[in-house]
Amino acid sequence: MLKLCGFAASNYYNKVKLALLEKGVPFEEELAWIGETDKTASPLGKVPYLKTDAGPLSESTVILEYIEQAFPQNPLMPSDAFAAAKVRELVRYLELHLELVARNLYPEAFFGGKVSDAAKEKVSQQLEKNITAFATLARFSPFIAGDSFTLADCAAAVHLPLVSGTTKIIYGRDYLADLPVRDYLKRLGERPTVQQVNADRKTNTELMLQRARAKV
Ligand SMILES: N[C@@H](CCC(=O)N[C@@H](CS)C(=O)NCC(=O)O)C(=O)O
Repeated sequence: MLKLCGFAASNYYNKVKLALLEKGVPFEEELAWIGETDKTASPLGKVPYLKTDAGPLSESTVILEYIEQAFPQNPLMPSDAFAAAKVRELVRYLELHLELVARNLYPEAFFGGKVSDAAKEKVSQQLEKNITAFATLARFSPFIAGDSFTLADCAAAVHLPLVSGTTKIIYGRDYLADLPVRDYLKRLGERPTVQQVNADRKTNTELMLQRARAKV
């Protein structure tokens, strides 16, 4: 049985969880907070990681590709090579060019820290540029890569709300407001799989905040 390790407040964890649920692949969840991870499974101490009968795997996109290949049921990748590459391209843009850039703001947006004005200005410029580029690739028709639900939707479902939320908190404006993101996320939110991921995320985020409060 596959074991998905990490915690459900994590967007990267939820990306993999959503793919497993959509594919109908049985799995168990093993709670591992940052600092309590299995370093032999995830050498950088990041979540998620996956324990399989063949051994452990880290890095969420690598895990997605493994699941897709090992469990071909309910495919989340097009069989056409070019269409599949377009899905991977969207995942890359979402993670490298949107989420990872917005992540610089999380210390202030969510964890009571402070981000310098210079850093905020730099992130703002990068996000504006990267979102404009992303907008030329994203389809929203009705799914992010076109007419079927793919791995790119698993990534979009967890990362886009964070980019919107973070920019709203830090800059007072949702940088994704000009894209049809709200309607898209609403549509995705009608899926029982997305509802489960979001419900578990809320419960786990409460737990994470309680732990943080208990430490101070
Ligand atoms: N590239 C990694 C990113 C995962 C990641 O950053 N996870 C966060 C939680 S959302 C984490 O483990 N942070 C702790 C750290 O970076 O040390 C992946 O795709 O799995």
